[in-house]
Amino acid sequence: MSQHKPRVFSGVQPTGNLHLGNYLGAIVRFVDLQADHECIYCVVDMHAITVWQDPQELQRSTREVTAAFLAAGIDAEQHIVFNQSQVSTHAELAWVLNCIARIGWLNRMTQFKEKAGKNRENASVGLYDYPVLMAADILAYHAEMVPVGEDQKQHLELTRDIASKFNNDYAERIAELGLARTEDGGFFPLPEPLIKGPATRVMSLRDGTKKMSKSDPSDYSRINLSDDADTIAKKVRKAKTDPEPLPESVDGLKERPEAANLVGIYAALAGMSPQEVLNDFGGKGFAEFKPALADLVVEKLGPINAEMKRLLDDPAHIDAVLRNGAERARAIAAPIFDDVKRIVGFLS
Ligand code: AQP
Repeated sequence: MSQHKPRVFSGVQPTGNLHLGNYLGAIVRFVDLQADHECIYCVVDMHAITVWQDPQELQRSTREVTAAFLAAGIDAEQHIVFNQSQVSTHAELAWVLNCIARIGWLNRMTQFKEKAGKNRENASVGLYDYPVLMAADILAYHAEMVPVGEDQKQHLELTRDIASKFNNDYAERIAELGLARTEDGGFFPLPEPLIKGPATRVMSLRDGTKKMSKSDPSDYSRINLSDDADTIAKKVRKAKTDPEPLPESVDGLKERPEAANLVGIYAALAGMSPQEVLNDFGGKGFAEFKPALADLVVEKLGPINAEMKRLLDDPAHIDAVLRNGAERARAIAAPIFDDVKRIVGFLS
């Protein structure tokens, strides 16, 4: 008898500058989960346009994220890889969930506050509603697990709140129609965040207290998956550090965010613990550590970078992968949304 494989959903925005944080915090974990999960990985282009995107650049970035998935080892035949806008259920379910989510809940979302900044009145409605679309992405597939970086934890909690409220509001109706899918009679399972792994929060190379991010105006703040070996070496060389040598134990990294970040990156890429890295480099200065780190980054990202380039030379193939994934994603999401429509009371 085949064993139940938990369903995993996650997404990456095609907003350019895919970086080491996205790679270690998300893509590497996506690859690892394939062995014993049913995985659905989405290039979330509808999320991307919550802030202005040049249309041609959006197309390029959508293919680039797809190429990164494939180059890193995601198997688009065994699992599903597609871009969000090709499956209309995401938008349709988001509307229903908009009517479940409360304004007070969205007002607490820190990512909106950070991204809208001081000019809140001028932010798009989509940016404000982003977490509801994210809930729809996950719930449309009855996904049970969602691998994300630390920054997405609050959005995941909101998804669980929305799912719970839907299950409660429609509890009688769900029972009446015989559509309970969870042990306690709910329709939507409450998805579990998977915020584990060696690098759930990779920090900026210019400021160890800020996360590495695509939208940081300084390219020196991040290592992009598209950077060549020379650029990587230069960025690591210029990374902000302090004058002290590396400590002998992880306790010594506590007040040293930049040092902790570089040791964390080394550990994640080498498959070691930070303490093991310090066993090798404790007492040594950055003049010795940085070249070793740069070599390791180049060794790990080089083959992915080369494979991405090869894949991007054949955009028709990438588009075909996405179309095929979208068809299979639709086949899962459409019947779930048909049930949602019956539960809510939409005639069809
Ligand atoms: N610095 C990071 N460390 C670890 N994980 C990270 N992720 C993002 N930055 C880091 C994780 O990558 C996945 C995809 O992220 P996304 O592109 O969908 O959204 P994001 O978090 O908005 O990415 P950025 O780079 O931070 O973009 P901007 O600059 O636009 O805010 C997610 O699982 C995320 O947790």
